[in-house]
Amino acid sequence: MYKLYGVKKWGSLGPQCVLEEVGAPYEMVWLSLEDRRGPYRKINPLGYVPSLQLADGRIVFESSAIVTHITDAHPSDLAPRSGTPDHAIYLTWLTWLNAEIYSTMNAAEFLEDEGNTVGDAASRASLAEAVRAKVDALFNIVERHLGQSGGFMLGRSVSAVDHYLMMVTLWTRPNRRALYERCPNIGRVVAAVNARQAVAKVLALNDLA
Ligand SMILES: N[C@@H](CCC(=O)N[C@@H](CS)C(=O)NCC(=O)O)C(=O)O
Repeated sequence: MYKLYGVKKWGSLGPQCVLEEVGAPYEMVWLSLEDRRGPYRKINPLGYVPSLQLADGRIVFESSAIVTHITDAHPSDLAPRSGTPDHAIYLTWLTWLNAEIYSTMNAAEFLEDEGNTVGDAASRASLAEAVRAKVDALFNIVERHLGQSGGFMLGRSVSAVDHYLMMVTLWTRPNRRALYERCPNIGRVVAAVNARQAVAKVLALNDLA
């Protein structure tokens, strides 16, 4: 039995979708702000979500590592078999979405955080604008890729990379619908992912239905 630590609509959403998709038994632990500032630091060094506790008690963190572990441990149509060239491409895109898009969005959030007192407000705002422009450029790369790939991140059918893509689009500014209009290929992937029964359940659990 896994234990997934998360916050609604945050980085636990993608891993939760994948757990539901593969039918792996898990307990969802929703964390409060106090939890994340306190005891949870022993589980995740930065107090970030998500973290996944394995059956032996050890903790996996980093959302892309969690998704990869779940799909490797519970083989399904959502990911190629570990060790194959197709799996290398799977890892490439999953890692890229995490390292490039998720992290760049986090940098923008950091600059826009009301509690941030580094430098002056005007410099923070113009830096945040530049970082948001980079996020847009990264989504443009995904949009072009989807135009050539067959419709989904790994080709003609849905994979866990598409679930992960759906998750990171949730945090776009000014809102995710503006992204789907600007990038219709991404909008189509998100619609297809969201129509899946397992995902619809997770969206409802995250107050997104
Ligand atoms: N690289 C990490 C990033 C995780 C992350 O940034 N999580 C955010 C939520 S989406 C978080 O917990 N932030 C802490 C906070 O804002 O207090 C991963 O992929 O798991």
